[in-house]
Amino acid sequence: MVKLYFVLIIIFLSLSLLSDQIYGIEEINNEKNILIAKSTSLKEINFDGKWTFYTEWKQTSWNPIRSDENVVFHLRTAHQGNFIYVLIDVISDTTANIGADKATLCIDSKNNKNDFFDNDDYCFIVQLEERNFIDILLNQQDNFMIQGDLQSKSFEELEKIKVKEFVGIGTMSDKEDRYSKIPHASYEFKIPIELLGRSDNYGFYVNVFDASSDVVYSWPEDIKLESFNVPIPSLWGNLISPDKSLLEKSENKSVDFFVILLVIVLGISTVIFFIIFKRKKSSKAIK
Ligand SMILES: [Ca+2]
Ligand SMILES: [Ca+2]
Repeated sequence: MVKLYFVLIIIFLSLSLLSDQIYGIEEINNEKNILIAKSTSLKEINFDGKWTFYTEWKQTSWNPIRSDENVVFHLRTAHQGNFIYVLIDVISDTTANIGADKATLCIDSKNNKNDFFDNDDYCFIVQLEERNFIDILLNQQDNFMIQGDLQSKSFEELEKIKVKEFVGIGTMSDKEDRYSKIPHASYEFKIPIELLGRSDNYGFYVNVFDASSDVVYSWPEDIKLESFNVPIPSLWGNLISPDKSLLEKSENKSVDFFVILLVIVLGISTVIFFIIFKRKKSSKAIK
């Protein structure tokens, strides 16, 4: 009887695992999904708006985004600690329209795919810059964020917000670029996860605008826009963490906390040890 139960439990467990996997594969093959990787080398990224050195964005997921069979931009995504990192490398935009070329990255944090832009939807907009010494020194960035609200306002009516923890810089990428050495627009994003809330799947939408040709390319690819705007979240794709590592809180902080705790405990014990040692020594001296 015990054996029978054991066998039944094993069959049940393997069936549940199997059904999960089948579900996962079906979901992952869907062209409306971007799979985000967990990385360990993102702290080395130099936020200057372009490929700074050849291996800079190496440890990230890669999605080439096409229009009429040609790659128009490369999308690189990863997460580490408390941030999502994204590079939008627009090899098709070789004209530098400073302050006019831009990249927009939108996240539906609850992935509820509403027909209007609600307060769990965020768009991060980065404009092309020509950064000089002072911009770098003062860390000035030409970016802003837009958050939806519950009043179903149009995208243009919403307030442009500056978020301190959000880093977004766009410049012309050139000789160190992995995909094209011809100077072209590229945009680097660092988005605080705390702002969105942790999830293993977000609604996700990206577009790039080239001001000189007045063209918008987007992901998902089939969304056509009449003007420079953002489509409703129900048309967006998904940003998925396949191993669910995006749900895990940063480990570094807890390690740091334990290291600090250990140092404090060791420090206090050393002081106590010396006090006792000194007292014993002085009482011996009196004797
Ligand atoms: Ca860079
Ligand atoms: Ca341009």
